[in-house]
Amino acid sequence: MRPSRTTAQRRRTAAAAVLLAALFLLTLDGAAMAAASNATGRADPGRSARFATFNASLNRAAEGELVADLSTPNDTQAQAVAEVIQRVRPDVLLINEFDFDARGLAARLFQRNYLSVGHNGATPIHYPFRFVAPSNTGIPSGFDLDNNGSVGGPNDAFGFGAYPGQFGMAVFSRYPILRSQVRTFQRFLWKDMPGALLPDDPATPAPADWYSPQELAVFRLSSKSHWDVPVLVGGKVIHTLVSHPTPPVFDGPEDRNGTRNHDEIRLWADYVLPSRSGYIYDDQGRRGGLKPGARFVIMGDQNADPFDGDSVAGAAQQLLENPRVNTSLTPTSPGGPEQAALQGGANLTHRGDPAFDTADFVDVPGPGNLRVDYVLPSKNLRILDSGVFWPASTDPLFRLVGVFPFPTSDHRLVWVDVRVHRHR
Ligand SMILES: [Ca+2]
Ligand SMILES: [Ca+2]
Ligand SMILES: [Ca+2]
Repeated sequence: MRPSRTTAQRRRTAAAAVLLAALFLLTLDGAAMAAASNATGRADPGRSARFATFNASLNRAAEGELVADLSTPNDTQAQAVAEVIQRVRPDVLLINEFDFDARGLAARLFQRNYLSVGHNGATPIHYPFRFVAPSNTGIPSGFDLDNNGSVGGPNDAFGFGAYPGQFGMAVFSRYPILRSQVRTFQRFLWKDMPGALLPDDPATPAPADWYSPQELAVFRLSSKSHWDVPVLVGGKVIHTLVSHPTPPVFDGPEDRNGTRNHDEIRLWADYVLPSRSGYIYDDQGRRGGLKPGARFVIMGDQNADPFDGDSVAGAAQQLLENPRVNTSLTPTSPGGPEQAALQGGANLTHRGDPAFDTADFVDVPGPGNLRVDYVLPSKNLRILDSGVFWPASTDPLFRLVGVFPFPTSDHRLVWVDVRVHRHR
């Protein structure tokens, strides 16, 4: 694709990649290190890479509980989550709702005790590269953000959560993560987004005053975090842009969560457009977004369906109608339409195609099943195939998704295969 590039240059790039990979491996535990040498898996890894997002509901009520659960191989939910991953076999995987711990123990234990163990005949899968970082969930803001008259608790944290890191995120990759180039946007302030949809207290005449100036001076846009995690695939850098915007509900007429959800989605929509990304700064103080021509895959539970549910109108369209986002193929499943018909309720009045659904929410009274989880490559990456892991009830693997109470999660894994260039 770049004819000016010489073979020697390519060799140098390849050598640098190998060196980089070796450096990262030094930081990993022995099990992952051993796995790195045979991290092949896909039938033709030189042709395509599979990107996936999965809100796996690996969150627990108390701090340390997820690490405790993953310390043994006996957690039945984690076993089922691991089997879903082993069946789909993503190359780069975002897990939403994976409680954060500063040492990355939960991610390491999930690999060792669950992903590295075959479940019900599925082949184990090894991710030599992992990335976790702090989440705004459960970090006390010191302010009465929900205006209930007292300070403290999950609703007054920078992101909803009972303890720091609850409902966090983790990236697992079979390709090298360019760790020194990762950017995080945990502390970007909502007020610093031009034209932010700051919520209004309808009980007062002043506009956009749900949050006081003192609160806005510290209010972080991201309810969890936003990470730009570059991975090296086939000699090319692909920026995985991951996040988990707040659900647009659990608030009042001020719609503070709906407006925040909209603007959390907007951060990535702006980040990929050089004409609009100038205001963005990361946690290291560097400004701006992706360069023109950069490759990316936006992944995560965006908590917004383009047609149904309670998000601000147009929230999901910020990504789906973004000039740099490739929507040539929408992931579908056989289970989505089947369950929408079986479950009825709100599903009967939905405008969106149930084949695109990715989450099984309450139907009466409730939003019904929605499309909220997305894997959206850039236009300069060709989409080869895609899907939502939601088997029909006649499929033996239906046991991995089930119906409420779910064996894994109320969300389904979504995957997209993109073409990667061969380098010989
Ligand atoms: Ca409060
Ligand atoms: Ca007001
Ligand atoms: Ca449902």
